[in-house]
Amino acid sequence: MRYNFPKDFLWGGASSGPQSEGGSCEGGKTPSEWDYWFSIEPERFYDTIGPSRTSDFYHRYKEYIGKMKEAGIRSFRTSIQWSRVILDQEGTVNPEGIDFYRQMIRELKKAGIEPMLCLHHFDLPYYWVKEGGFVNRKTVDAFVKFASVVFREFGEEVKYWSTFNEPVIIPETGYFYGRHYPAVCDAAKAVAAGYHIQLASSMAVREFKKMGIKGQIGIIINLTPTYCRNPEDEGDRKAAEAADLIFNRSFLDPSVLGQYPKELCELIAGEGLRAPVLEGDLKIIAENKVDYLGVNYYHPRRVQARTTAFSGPLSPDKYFEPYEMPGQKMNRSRGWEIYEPAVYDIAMNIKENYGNIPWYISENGMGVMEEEKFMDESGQVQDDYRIEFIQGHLKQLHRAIEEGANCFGYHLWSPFDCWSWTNAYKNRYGLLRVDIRDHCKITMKKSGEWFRKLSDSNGFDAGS
Ligand code: BGP
Repeated sequence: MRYNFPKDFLWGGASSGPQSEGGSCEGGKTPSEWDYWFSIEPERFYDTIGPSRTSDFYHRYKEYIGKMKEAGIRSFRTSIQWSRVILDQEGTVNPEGIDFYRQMIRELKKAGIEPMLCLHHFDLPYYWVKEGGFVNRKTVDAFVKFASVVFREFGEEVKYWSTFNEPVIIPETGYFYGRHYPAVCDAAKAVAAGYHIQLASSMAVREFKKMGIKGQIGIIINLTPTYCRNPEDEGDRKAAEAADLIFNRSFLDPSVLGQYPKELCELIAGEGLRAPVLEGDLKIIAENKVDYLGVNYYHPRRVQARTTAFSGPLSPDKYFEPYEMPGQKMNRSRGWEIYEPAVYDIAMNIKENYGNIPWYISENGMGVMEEEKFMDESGQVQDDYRIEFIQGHLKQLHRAIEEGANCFGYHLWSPFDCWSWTNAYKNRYGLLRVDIRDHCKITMKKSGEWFRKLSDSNGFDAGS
């Protein structure tokens, strides 16, 4: 069967500044939270590989862009590192940082690749981290100033913008589960940081409109559809609703609908917590909805009602327990379930409950360990599992589009192998292999050849 996609569908890929550029002490860049965290706790990073070099995109962007083009990448989202562009709390602009991104944008356009820029991908400059990061409202105003500098510099050249990548990850991993800096478990700080990030996003949207920038501005949200163990069981259903409110609707509703879900406000108040809302804030959120949505989807969340009493400092775990569905298909390398129908469910949720806002899959991909084991004699990684993974998700997307989903693109994470935070280079995601032990040599995987055909012909043939 042939799966064709709409005209002008964006076939592309995503990476981020901190995960690809390296050069973290070069070109005047100041340290980000990742540079700082690695400097004090390098052992938390797989193979003790930190953010200083990553895939060396900073020096070799021309080569990467050429290879991405060969792999069929026609649009590319990356992020502008705040710490490369703004040097201090006073807002001093770094001309070398601006120049790097300008050259990158031009090179992408020359190659026929549409640049899409995100303003924040988990990478706060250290000079704001030490002030408490997004827990401190000062960071909100600083973010908007940073955004306005970038809009002014590149607003004429870039059509697609996004404020934050996966905003919920910042409170989730930094203030509940210890996977990102500052790695504490503090619910009051999580609520404050989460709220300030939403406000910063809405204020950046307002700034974008005020400046009359011609493109569109969105937000990238990791939607993790929640499925409960037994939909007939009220406790399980409630567990799923709570997880959905905390992890999905906390940013989806205010960004797209301009308001927080009432049930989420009640849940937070029920814990004796309060978001630091100042007069006028909710009006800003209400009036500055995004133009489009980017959806990162990797895996579903399966939950059940708690079977044991909750103890320890307050965290979302109070409301549910993870549920392991018997027979679930797994990507064992990353430890994530593979569940393609969630793409269809996400699409229908956006269609039915979020006004069918234009959206695209801004990340989807499969991280695999030790890919060198899959090399043929010529040294090419035979990643048929990745091709199968992409096809499986695209089939569900195709079905959703046929039923009216307003989806305008699919971006793979990632066009080339890049650095996965504390997992460093443990799992590889790219269509292009990057040999970090051999001067970041770049080679095309089998999936790169397949992706090229996909984007050239705007679809693929496969069994149903
Ligand atoms: C998303 C992030 C990316 C990327 C990806 C893969 O959540 O937006 O930055 O890292 O996940 O996950 P990981 O790198 O943890 O394997």
